[in-house]
Amino acid sequence: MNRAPLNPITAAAIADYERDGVVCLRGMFDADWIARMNRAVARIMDAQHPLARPREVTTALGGKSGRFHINSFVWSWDEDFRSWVLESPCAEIAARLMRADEVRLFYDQVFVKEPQTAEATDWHQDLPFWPMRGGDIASVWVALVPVDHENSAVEYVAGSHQWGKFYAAAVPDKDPRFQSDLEPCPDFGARKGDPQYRFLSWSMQPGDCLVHHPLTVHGAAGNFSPTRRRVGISTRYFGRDARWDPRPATMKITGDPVLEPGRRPDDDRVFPVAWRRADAHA
Ligand SMILES: O=C(O)CCC(=O)C(=O)O
Repeated sequence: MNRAPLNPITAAAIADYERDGVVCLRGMFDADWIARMNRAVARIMDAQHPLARPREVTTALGGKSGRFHINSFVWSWDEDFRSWVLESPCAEIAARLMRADEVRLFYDQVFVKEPQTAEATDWHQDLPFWPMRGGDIASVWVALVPVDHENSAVEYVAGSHQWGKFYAAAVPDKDPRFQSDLEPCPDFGARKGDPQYRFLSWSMQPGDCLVHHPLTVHGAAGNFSPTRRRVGISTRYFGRDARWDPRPATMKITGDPVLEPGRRPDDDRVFPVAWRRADAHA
């Protein structure tokens, strides 16, 4: 399993990330990682571990069809996920795109849409969900299976990380804990023809990844494939300017760190250093 990215993170990729708030990098993870993590995802989806945090949208739970499974902080209880977040190329990819000398793990999140799952991933920004502030919090969304328009490729509004917007969090199961007075994120899917927006999405192969900024607006349609599931793991890392900001209506952090608001989170137990440039000082 490769420790470093299989391909270089080019200056052009960094420029794309900074301009668009998202970039797609091809062929960064070897087949062993992909096979290992597909097995791990299959195992954890129905696991009964006390630290498991499944968020399910299924027909039994009010969904329209299929199954949309989300699970977060899996690394805190599963060895394969622990290796993934700390030993795979994810952290280095995030660091190089953020031009950071060091990144800490924020958390991992699994997104599975089974075939014929009509549930969309609502358009949203990530930062409003999180007890954090700052632009240096990159999410590395790795495709574990082929992904395209039919089976729910993630879509982005290019440049939206620079709009100065902070939209209300929106979760697929409409969890009332995230309710706030913030402006709701519009349904950008309905604005596809509007020339003022540039939409980005990619057909992906296993081992390709998307990396996005915490304020980039993104969403995904349902999985309309009759046969192909859609599986991605999104792992978030933070660099220099991330600050602890425990606002109301934000996500609970597994491990319950005790941190001072306004400071860079430095609890090694909850947010371990995941990558440091070889010549950088601790
Ligand atoms: O995979 C999805 O449907 C959503 C992904 C996402 O919102 C994220 O990685 O931040």
